[in-house]
Amino acid sequence: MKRALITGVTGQDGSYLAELLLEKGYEVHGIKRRASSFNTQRVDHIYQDPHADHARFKLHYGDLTDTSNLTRIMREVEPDEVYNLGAQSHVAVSFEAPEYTADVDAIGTLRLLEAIRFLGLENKTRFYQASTSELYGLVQETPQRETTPFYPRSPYAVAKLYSYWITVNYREAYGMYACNGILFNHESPRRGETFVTRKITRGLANIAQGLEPCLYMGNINALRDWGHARDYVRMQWMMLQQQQAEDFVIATGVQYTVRQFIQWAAAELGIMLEFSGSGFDEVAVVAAVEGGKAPALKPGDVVMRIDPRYFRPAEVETLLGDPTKAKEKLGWVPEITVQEMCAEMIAEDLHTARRHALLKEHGYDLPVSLED
Ligand code: NDP
Ligand code: GDR
Repeated sequence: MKRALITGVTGQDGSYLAELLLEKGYEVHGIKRRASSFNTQRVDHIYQDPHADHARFKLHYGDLTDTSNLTRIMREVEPDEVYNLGAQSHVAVSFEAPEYTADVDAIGTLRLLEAIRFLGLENKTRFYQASTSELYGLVQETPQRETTPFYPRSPYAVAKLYSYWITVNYREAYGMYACNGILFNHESPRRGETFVTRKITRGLANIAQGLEPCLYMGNINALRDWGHARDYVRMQWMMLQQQQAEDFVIATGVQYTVRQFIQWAAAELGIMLEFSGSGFDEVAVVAAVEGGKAPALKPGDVVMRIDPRYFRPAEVETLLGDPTKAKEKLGWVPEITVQEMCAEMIAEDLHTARRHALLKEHGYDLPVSLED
């Protein structure tokens, strides 16, 4: 039985990857952080009682900032495959906490690679690094491919640049099977609530049910190449099953604006929107409401405004990936379109919003977290 170790197992990708590896018969070990409240919601459905004889899903307390902890876990597990998905993954937050972001997202990767080497596992353990399209930042070529020069634009991206190169370096210096997946944005109903797609689907579903007044957004002209996390974790696994370690771009090859995503999400709720103004003062007004999914809204309601608080000190305006190498060498093609993904996200967020609205109607008002 193969053993995998996943950092960031409680995150969006970690949860989908753990599911995939369990389906494939792996024993899956995940690192979770200690928190003051439960933080395993995304993996609770695959939890296995550790007292059971054949439990194949095991969680370890740990942190990417803690060398001895990571080395001890690595020694206990002796994994065949390590997936380093753990990170302070929010670009805007990295401007607020640059040093912590560097410690986790850059040096955390080095700590894992060194643990493998220190324990003499470099011929056994394969290593996947969660690299990112943010490396391209101020883009030098369109579409972006494996050979496109990097130009990172945030403390997050600069930290990830270190991780990209230290992974390449350990491959070249020590012959380790270590590779980078350069993944473009990927989303799902399990996406963190403060990333733009989820903020939109959750926010609009809440507004439609009368739980939230208005969506406040930053740069809605930004262009992104969005895929579905379920498709992308499949590729993470494929990358560790090759003869030789190589780096791959994972993307759909199509880009849209944030504004377009807002339009799709609204349409899924039966809301037609009209945008007016631009830049700092753009608003989205309800033009029509169809069906019964948005009982709290009527034509003329303003559902989106711009709040400059969400502009970033340095923005990545446009990203578009070229996944040709992944298609040709690994036969990988994304199966879920961005529109299908948006519909799935709205369906889940509307379901939750309806439950909250129903409770509210009957006097059981549960606070809906609006902090972002
Ligand atoms: P999430 O933010 O959903 O998950 C991040 C995970 O890292 C969580 O499990 C989090 O734990 C954990 N984590 C955070 N800080 C630490 C730490 N100090 N020590 C240990 N674990 C920590 O990210 P995604 O699942 O979306 O992304 C997975 C990886 O892929 C990340 O490295 C991200 O930077 C990268 N990436 C993501 C892309 C995307 O579009 N989703 C695109 C390209 C790259 P907790 O649950 O406790 O917060
Ligand atoms: P990104 O994702 O920065 O690309 O990083 P995010 O969804 O946060 O932003 C995408 C674009 O939308 C614009 N935007 C807003 N973003 C947020 N979060 N909130 C807003 O209100 C808002 N309004 C407009 C942003 O300015 C940006 O241009 C994600 C993360 O998952 C990284 O970890 C990963 O490496 C990259 O994707 C690829």
